[in-house]
Amino acid sequence: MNRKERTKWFLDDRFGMFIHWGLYAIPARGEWVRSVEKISNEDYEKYFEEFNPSHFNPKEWARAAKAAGQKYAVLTTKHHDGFCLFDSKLTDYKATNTPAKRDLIKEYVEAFREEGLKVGFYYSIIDWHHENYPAFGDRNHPMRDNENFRKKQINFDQYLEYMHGQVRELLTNYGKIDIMWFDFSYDDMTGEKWKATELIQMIRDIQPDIIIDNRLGGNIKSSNPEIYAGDFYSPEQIVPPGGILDENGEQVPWEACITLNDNWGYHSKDKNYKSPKQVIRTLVECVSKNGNLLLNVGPDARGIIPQESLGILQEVGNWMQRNGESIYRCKAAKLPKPEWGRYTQNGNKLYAHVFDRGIGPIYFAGLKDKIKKARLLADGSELKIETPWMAEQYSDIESGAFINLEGARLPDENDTVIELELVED
Ligand code: H79
Repeated sequence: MNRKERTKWFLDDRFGMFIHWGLYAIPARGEWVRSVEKISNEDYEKYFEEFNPSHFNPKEWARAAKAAGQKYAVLTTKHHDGFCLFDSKLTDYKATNTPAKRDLIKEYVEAFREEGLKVGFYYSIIDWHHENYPAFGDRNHPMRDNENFRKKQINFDQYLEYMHGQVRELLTNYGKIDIMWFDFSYDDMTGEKWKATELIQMIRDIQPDIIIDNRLGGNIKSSNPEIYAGDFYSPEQIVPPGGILDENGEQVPWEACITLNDNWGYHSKDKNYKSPKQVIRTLVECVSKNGNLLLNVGPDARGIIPQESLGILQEVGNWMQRNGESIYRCKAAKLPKPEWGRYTQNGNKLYAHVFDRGIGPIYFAGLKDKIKKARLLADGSELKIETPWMAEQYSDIESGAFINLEGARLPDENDTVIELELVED
């Protein structure tokens, strides 16, 4: 399979759930707590000893994802802190040795599969727990400026063996896995520093259809990308203004990963949540630029997704239930961004996402005589194409079309979708 074939389902599905969960849920100050507060292995150990997620029920996570309209999920099997949610034979630093006493990845995979969702693994190639990962002088390591680590010798090849071995375990022991999400390369820690070619060959050997992000390094936008450059681009906390094109001007699959508040891992004080409307419009914006949205939740130490996050997911789900056809299997339209919102398109169905009601009829540049039928997507009710009174005096009626939306307010303030069935050309 080539990249185009591998990523077909991914581009059709458009919307996934990112889950950041690990020991850092206990201090509850975000997943970077070890680095930000320069916490030693010894001081972080107490979280390992007390990790006991009594309310861990991945079936509930999967139901929440499905109800939100998400089609796949990606869970942190190991974050930068090095703690493994899976039963790795290569370390003792894993969930099975905490009071949780079980392989949490296994339960995740089973639960999400059962709901019909595709399953992905996030795996941090950075590791602040492994003794052979660079510590002193590293950009991010909790011990980066600790003098006791200045002279410490490491054997990075041994770390690579560990890292490759864990990837092998993850892709061997849990059946078919749909996404491998590595995080991340920096400075000279990139590409072959990770023995990336070898790693990719091993991965493709075990899971030929899996899709892989672009964070092992390389240049996915090159016309001749490295074998490890990945299947999709992974912009973080940003929707790329113009989508992502390669050097030949061809679309590169991409997925924006975005938090609901300001942290990936659970943070008890961070209540800076986006609104459901922002999330819906961000999803639409991604699709309008040929991208996906991977929306994050950070379950707490007991395994519960924050109430605020669940509330947002639910409202997004309500909208998706009525308007999902304007997202799944859709892509950018060959029309400029309209004044009132965004377009997405699937074949001869053009979806007008009206964000801004304005006043009077909605104007569709260039679509005169191109629209066979217009409907409100949410209920299927027809909308008439009409040239407004005296419109010829002050607007373009030669090539533009107009639809009058009744009422002063949008039927759906989150995003009112008008389905335009185009005449075949
Ligand atoms: O797993 C999530 C993040 O933890 C990880 N990638 C996503 C998917 C990530 N690693 N690095 N970064 C994101 C960017 C680094 C941000 C930082 Fe900071 C700025 C690290 C230190 C300063 C943000 C603010 C995190 C801690 C303080």
